[in-house]
Amino acid sequence: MSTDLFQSPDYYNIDELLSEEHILVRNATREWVKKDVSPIIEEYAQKAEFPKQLVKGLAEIGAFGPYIPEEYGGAGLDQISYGLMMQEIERGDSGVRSTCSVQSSLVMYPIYAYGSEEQRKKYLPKLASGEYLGSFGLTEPDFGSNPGGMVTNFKDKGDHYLLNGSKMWISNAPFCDVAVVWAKNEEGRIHGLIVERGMEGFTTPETHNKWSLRASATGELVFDNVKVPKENLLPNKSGLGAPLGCLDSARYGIAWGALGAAMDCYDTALRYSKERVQFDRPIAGFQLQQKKLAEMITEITKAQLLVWRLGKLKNEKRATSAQISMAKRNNVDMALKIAREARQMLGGMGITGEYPIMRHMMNLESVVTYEGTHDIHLLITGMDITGENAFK
Ligand code: TGC
Ligand code: FAD
Repeated sequence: MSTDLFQSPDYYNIDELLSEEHILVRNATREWVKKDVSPIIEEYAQKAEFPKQLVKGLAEIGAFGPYIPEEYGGAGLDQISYGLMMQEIERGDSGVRSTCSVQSSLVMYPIYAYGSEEQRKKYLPKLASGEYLGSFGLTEPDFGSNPGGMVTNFKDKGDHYLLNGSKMWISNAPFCDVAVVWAKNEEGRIHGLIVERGMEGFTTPETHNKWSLRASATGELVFDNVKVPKENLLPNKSGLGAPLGCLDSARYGIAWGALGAAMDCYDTALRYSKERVQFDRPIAGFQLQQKKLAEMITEITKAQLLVWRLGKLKNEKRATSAQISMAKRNNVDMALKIAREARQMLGGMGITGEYPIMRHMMNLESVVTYEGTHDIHLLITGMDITGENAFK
């Protein structure tokens, strides 16, 4: 891959809305991505392998649990710093950001928010330091958009629970040390359980042949009469609202992350269009190419303002699930459209690994599907504004 020359677009001087700490966190993450992610990511995406050597650096920059309190090993940052970190990491690659989203919002957050003090002390520092990597098991082969129908279940056996079932499409599954797994008890109530690698009957086969998120490992979580100690049940929240509450936090991070991918595609296309000469002039001088670039920077600017405002609301604990859902849908859709247009602007070069655009485009096809599909998020907004449930 050629040198990372990324320059962040800031058409509306949005940096002026950020604090000194936000800018410090953002710039430190950006520098780390340029130094450690950009030089290797194309190779790892091509060979469909998660670059495990990044784990230490991700932990050091605070990307595992950015908003988890420092007493549990987190970085203790606010929601805008968390968002800016996700933006910069996904500017590098959506798969690397995925690992951070899962670790922070889908594993550390439920242990922090729904776990006992013993569980927090036992798992959070190890997850923050990268000693443990986690995964989050909600989706099943027959229950994706409708997780409430899950069939994975556990039975009370006196001194332990017996867990059976399987989860599919699970990020980080093939190498996770711990998994936060959502399953029904004998009354059909959903609970979270912490399952550890090494428990008998627990396996994590890898899903191969993905054309998307190739630098992130995906797999299954299979439970065949797994004995889970009773102290591994998350005691402080149950019901479908518990896993959905984790998704709020991850979807918020994705809204920022997709913006990073869009910024990288725009920046690459802008630079290329100034350098590429056809018909004796840079293609940046042609009206059709300018239309694409003008529309891209407009959409990026709108998306920047959307997540900044959402971050303010989230800091004040006033952001609703429906507001987060809108930002996830809008920004991922925006990024995917920009990636497709930017790729065309590079002509044949756009399909090669010399430039990051095609990789971003393929990655975003997963991002638009996971954490609630684009259409599911449309229905969430529809229900919020009309009061009518169109899911069922
Ligand atoms: P519904 O009856 O609407 O709700 C059940 C209960 O949950 C509450 N609730 C929420 N709570 C917190 N946050 C949210 N976002 C919430 N949305 C709903 C709700 O108030 C209710 O509470 P209670 O107390 O009344 O019981 O549920 P439903 O069965 O009709 O489903 C609603 C629907 C479709 C919106 C929901 O299930 C959904 O969001 N489906 C999409 C599934 C999804 O997003 N899966 C993601 C899997 S994880 C993943 O993809 C990780 S990708 C890896 C990476 O990030 O890199
Ligand atoms: P389905 O639910 O079968 O949907 C198929 C189509 O039907 C979609 O277009 C959908 O929008 C549409 N549809 C469904 N219901 C309705 C409706 N009521 N009205 C209108 N249209 C509807 N899950 C985890 O639990 N943990 C993870 O770590 C994780 N990581 C993932 C990583 C990757 C790379 C991918 C691709 C997925 C991951 N997922 C994970 C799963 C992801 O959340 C699901 O794929 C997603 O929620 C959609 O579920 P599904 O694939 O079963 O699609």
